[in-house]
Amino acid sequence: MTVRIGVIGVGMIGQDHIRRLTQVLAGSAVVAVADTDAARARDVAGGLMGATAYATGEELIDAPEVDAVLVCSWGPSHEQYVTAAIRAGKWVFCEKPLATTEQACLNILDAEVAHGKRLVQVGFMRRYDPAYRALKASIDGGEIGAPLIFHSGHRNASVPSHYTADMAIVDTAVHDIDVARWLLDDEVAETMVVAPRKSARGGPLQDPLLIMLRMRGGAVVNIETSVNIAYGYDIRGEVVGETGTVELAESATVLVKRQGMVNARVPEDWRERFIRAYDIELQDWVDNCRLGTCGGPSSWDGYAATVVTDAGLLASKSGGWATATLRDKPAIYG
Ligand code: ISE
Repeated sequence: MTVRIGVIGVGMIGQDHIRRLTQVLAGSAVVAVADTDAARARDVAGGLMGATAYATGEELIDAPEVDAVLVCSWGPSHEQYVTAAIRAGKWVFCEKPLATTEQACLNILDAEVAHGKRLVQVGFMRRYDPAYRALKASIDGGEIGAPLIFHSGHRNASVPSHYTADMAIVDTAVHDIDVARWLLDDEVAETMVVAPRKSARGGPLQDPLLIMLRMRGGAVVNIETSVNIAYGYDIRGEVVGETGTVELAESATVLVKRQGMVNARVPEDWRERFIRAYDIELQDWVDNCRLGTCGGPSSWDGYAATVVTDAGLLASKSGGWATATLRDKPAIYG
């Protein structure tokens, strides 16, 4: 069976996922698109065999030929599309963040719980990255003893002009927050934000930032966001355990040694660094839709991450620790 997918939001990530679904992965067809920019939706549909451009996301969700929905529109619109897809009983993959406010995430949880089983997967693609998976396997295998500290470096060469101060936490560090919860298999209890000397390259942004998380079990996570680091896109991760450490290796596959120097490529951006993770993630989603099941990061993971980013925003204003309080976990999330 081919999973017939409708894509809401056909900007950069939406078009990249359409390329992936139609040219790289197996088992799906893109049959519908919608975008607030109707001309762009028509253009994208025109480049696909037999796809319809719908005027609204809701019409796309209700279209009988759509089995599953991929939400790639901007964050504040996620709640409306994800809840509509749940109401229609359709599988839905939502790019991060699940939603931009805690209340919007709670509304999604309520809708999914009322439906009675998981339908939503959230696009925290790092969980599918082979290097992060090896890191997790090492921790879970007991190779370094109990994890005590996780250093997570998140460096972007530069960010677009629409990138605002809060985005270092809600758009960038949100990945590290999700990875911390997943790697350490624990929830965040509280968070604090420290602002180092500002990089002159960051304009008005407070860049870099250090975001500390204290996990319920006591481990501490130290997230560095540097979003104007100039030299490339560099994702660092090291877990310090009781008896050893494990860290992500450099992402380059080859090292060139010449003229007394060692050189390795640093990825240009997240599309290059995580290209494989995106492929594996979306193939997993398509395979699960075909099997009639739902896996990967859940609405609960999306909700928990948003609660922590909200606390991070508070902490960045107060200078102290801010607690992250979660509601009780509904049974459908395991
Ligand atoms: C962007 O939205 C992403 O999701 C990237 O993974 C992240 O590195 C970047 O900082 C964000 O702006």
